[in-house]
Amino acid sequence: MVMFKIARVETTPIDGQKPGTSGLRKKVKVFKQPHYLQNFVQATFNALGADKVRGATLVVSGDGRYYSKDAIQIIIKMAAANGVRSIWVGQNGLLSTPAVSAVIRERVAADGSKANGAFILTASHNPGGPTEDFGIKYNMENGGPAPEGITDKIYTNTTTIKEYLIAEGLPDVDISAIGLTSFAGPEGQFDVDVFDSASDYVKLMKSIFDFQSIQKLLSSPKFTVCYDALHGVAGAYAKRIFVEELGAQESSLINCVPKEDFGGGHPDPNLTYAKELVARMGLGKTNEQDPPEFGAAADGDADRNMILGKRQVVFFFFFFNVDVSTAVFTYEFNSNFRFFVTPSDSVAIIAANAVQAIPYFASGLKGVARSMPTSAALDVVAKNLNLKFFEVPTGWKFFGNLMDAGMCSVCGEESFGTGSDHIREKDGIWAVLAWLSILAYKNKDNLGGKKLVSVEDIVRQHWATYGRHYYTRYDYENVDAGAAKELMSHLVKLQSSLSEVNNIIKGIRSDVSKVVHGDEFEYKDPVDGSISKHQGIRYLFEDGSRLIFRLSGTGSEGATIRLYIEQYEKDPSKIGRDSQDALAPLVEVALKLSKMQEFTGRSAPTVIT
Ligand code: VG1
Ligand code: CO
Repeated sequence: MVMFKIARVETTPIDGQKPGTSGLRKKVKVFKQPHYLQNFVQATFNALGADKVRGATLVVSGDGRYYSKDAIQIIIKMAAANGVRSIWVGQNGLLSTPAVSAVIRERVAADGSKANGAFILTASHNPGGPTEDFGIKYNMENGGPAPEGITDKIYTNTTTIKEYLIAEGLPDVDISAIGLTSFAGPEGQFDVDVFDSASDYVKLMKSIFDFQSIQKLLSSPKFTVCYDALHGVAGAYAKRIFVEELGAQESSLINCVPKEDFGGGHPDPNLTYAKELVARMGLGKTNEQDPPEFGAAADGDADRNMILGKRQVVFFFFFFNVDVSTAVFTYEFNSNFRFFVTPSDSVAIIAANAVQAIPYFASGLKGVARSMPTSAALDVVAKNLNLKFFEVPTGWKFFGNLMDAGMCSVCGEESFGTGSDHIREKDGIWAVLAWLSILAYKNKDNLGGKKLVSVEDIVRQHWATYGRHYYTRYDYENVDAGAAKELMSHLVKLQSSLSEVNNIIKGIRSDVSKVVHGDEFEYKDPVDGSISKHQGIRYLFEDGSRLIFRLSGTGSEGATIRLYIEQYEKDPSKIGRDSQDALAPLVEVALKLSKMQEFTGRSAPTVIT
């Protein structure tokens, strides 16, 4: 057995190591600075405390982005020196964020041991590569992201750190081969266990969903799918689940080989960045093939999802007035565009159908929750089905306590995150399986029929039952940080006089309802009583519309302003509008009220979702 020694390395604090919405994310060149990663990892060990670290089993893996392999070797050596007993690594260092959560909660090693926590190496939807982003976050024993109490402690530790511990004489471990390697340290044995990235996760999915019914749906020649992993780690699971377990064609998978730089793209599953999927869904017949019935994409670490359906054929009728006589021409236009499910609708629809369509929920939902900026579509379902409901700040870490306390089964965020209490992270593939389950359920007696119940049918039916929440988000990325702060304080100041706000709004548009409440969102965790302040500026309107402004906590450069716009429509004759059209008056109010262009110099957002 190879022996190692413990070295103490002197270091000094490095600025800016405050974890954001989901861990510490910086450019790779920042992470590669001497001691940068090491300081953060030691600060984490110190925040956890020796009693939690000594003898522990920790998972270390991530979305496979550039610098992950080096980071894994560094963390292995530091863990060994800090008295960790075993490190578990997904083969090639790959584990999706939801799979890490599943591994912490479910995996049992040959010797009966379980994991106590994890370092997840990802910057999620941010691009990867030598000039792009890297990230790291710590997850706890429940499989969820460290709560603010711990991340604050980690940050404080980074500002006072003087030394870190690292193993000397411990060679790099081959993480490409499955197997256990043991080393001898001054205080005993240290193991590195490299295991299959997918099997624990696949097993968990099979225990939640009725794979047979999904298989049946997928075997119908009428039901075709396309899954785009955007070169992220979802690719390591997609083939196993969709092809091998569920029988989808291999050609259904695109960009499903994980790449260190995500093929040079943004691994962000939205209509802007998932170009290839959108093109496939929107094309007419290609190679004698219809566009798929169902499309989905994931982000870099596979915790996000985008759900698309095939758009039904639309008939346009053009009316021409020709002098006195009126000639009517009907013109059929086959617009086979994709049908986009907003993430806010997605979580509401999953919640509304979960009990019938997903065996895991057969005995009922314990409650549902959404992040504050997510639309109120879920609220309406909760009210109708008499379910406990919670509104938490942005970031998955806030759902964990509710789930641990048995108060919440299904939850979601507008940012393409959907999940449940099967783990403590959002889960991109779970969301796809949830949608396939709903489709399988709605079509169970219909597979031989003429026409399947489509994604679009399900969404329109939902709107008809519960009303529709028109929703859009405008992102202004990489804005000057000072300007972003000024805009935010301008919006807070305005809230001191709502009558003035309403006067301004009247001057902008007369067809917009009136603001009845303005505040900065504050959350008191109902389980542990902890309070999180400054979680976004809210303007709530009389008719249920909302304008919300937040600064992103996941960017690595400058500031990103997010503007969330929502309007509720109950009138069945008005639920079929184009969402950007329906929201245009509110958008105009939001931009003028916030003086967006004045403060940021931007006449348009970087991304609209
Ligand atoms: C964004 C989203 C938030 C999500 C977070 C992490 O945060 O808005 O809803 O939880 O990303 O998602 P922010 O602070 O930039 O708005 V992931 O998939 O990037 O880990
Ligand atoms: Co992600």
